[in-house]
Amino acid sequence: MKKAAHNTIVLIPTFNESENILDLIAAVSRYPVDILIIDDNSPDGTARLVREEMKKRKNLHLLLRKKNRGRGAAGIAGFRKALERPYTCIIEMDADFSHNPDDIPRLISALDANADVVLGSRLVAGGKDMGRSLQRMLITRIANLYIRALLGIKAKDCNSGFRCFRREVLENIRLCSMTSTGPDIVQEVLYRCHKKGYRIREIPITFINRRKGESKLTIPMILKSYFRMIAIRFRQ
Ligand SMILES: Nc1nc2c(ncn2[C@@H]2O[C@H](COP(=O)(O)OP(=O)(O)OP(=O)(O)O)[C@@H](O)[C@H]2O)c(=O)[nH]1
Ligand SMILES: [Mg+2]
Repeated sequence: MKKAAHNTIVLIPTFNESENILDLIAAVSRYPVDILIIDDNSPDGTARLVREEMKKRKNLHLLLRKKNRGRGAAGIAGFRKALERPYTCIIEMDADFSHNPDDIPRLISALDANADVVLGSRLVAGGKDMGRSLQRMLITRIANLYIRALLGIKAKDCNSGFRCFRREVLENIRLCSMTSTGPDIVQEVLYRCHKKGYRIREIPITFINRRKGESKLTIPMILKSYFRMIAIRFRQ
């Protein structure tokens, strides 16, 4: 990875996001941040597009993973790569525009104000969940109740993948011992932050269902990842 140009880095895991990635890079680059795309060798050529774009943008980096595809492993690899440079603020977001790049400054301000971890939340006052099926929204809400009860996390939107961390948090939650390889990484990381007593705050966001590209999440995958919460709770 090239030298850090900014204090903040935005990590974006990708798998087959060629329809979104260049627009997202442009939208995120309106803010003074570096960007690291963690691509699992997407067959649709996402990494190729990123590599071309890197010739034009000094703030853009690529981590290409060729083995063991998975949202969880990609997320952890991204955190570890980010920690190799002196970033003080590390943000993660999805590539499908469900997370609005224009919320990035609010996440950073909330972190600076009084938090160690800031979640972009659909489930606090002012937050919204747009364009998803009733079935998916219901699963998200029920899952949140279950996760909060099981893991003892106070945050309302434990499933949010749009979040911002102080560097020290990621240095102290033993990234190398995370057990989730799939989407359950989101809750495993949050649980470790909670156990360490970090200040977790939520700010309202409007989550918009993806318009381009395909979701990688199937209902069985979602249910399996919620089942994994039990292992996260009792095997840490
Ligand atoms: N590197 C990598 N990224 C992944 C993988 N699976 C999903 N992603 C990325 O993780 C982010 C979230 O994936 P989505 O498929 O949008 O899943 P989701 O947002 O949890 O679910 P939806 O609401 O259905 O879109 C997107 O940026 C994906 O491209 C993977 O196996 N490897
Ligand atoms: Mg999505």
